[in-house]
Amino acid sequence: MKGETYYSVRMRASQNGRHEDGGKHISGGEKLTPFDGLKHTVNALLEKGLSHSRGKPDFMQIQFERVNEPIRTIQPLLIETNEADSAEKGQELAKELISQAGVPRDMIEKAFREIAEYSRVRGAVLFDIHSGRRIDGRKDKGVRVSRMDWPETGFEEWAAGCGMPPNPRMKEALAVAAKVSGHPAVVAELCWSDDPDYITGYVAAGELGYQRITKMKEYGDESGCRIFFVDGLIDMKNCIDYLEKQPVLIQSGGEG
Ligand code: WAQ
Ligand code: MG
Repeated sequence: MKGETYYSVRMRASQNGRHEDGGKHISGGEKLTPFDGLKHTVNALLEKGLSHSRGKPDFMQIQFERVNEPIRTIQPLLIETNEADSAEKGQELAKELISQAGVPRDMIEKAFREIAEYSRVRGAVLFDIHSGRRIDGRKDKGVRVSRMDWPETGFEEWAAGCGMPPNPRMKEALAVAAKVSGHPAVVAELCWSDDPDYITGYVAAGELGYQRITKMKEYGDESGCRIFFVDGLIDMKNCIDYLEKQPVLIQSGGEG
């Protein structure tokens, strides 16, 4: 795996024009593959964007580029599933978990009050746990974590080992979460989908692991959430560079 040349593949799809012209975000995806996996990867992203519960896109961009930086391998986070029978209880549990990860309670409340506003963002919001402010400065674009993947065979073995179905959505979320929690400035991540047909979300952090919560919103709701709670005293340029550019493969038994 190491030593091989990898390619970063990215897709974004929108409706009623491009994202930057005010189009509605439909789908995005980012993967990392060797050259001989490019065709399959591009096709998988095309399929993902074309058949999406948020709607039919009228703009899509898929691009690939060679990755020149050395690839880091990161271990998957421990995974746990927490049942919640209402969105309210799911979100309360999420707050509790984020607080266990080290985010002050008043900052968590502040972030939750701003979630509706953040849901327009098509990447992630970086929320400073000291000032209670959004500090990525990326407006509606947010920060898109890219250049990470979990090779299918490794993922399937891991999933079988924890008795989880090898669900591609969960694989993507686990890859994002493992990469994101690998940066020292990130204290916790909060996520749920903007897809109207998917209501499970999660809180993730290094020590806490990947804590799935089975209900974070109602079916039919198209507002998602992705907030990285960060320690704003740590160099944010370095953090954003890592999230966007550092190539990472998830691998059980990796350096962690
Ligand atoms: N980088 C930054 N933000 C992203 C990325 C990324 N690579 N991918 C998605 N987002 C943001 C963006 O704002 C989306 O609107 C939002 O997150 C939700 O993305 O069962 O499916 O891909 O364990 O819709 C989690 C639970 C599912 C999976 C999350 O998110 C499970 C999900 P979606
Ligand atoms: Mg989505």
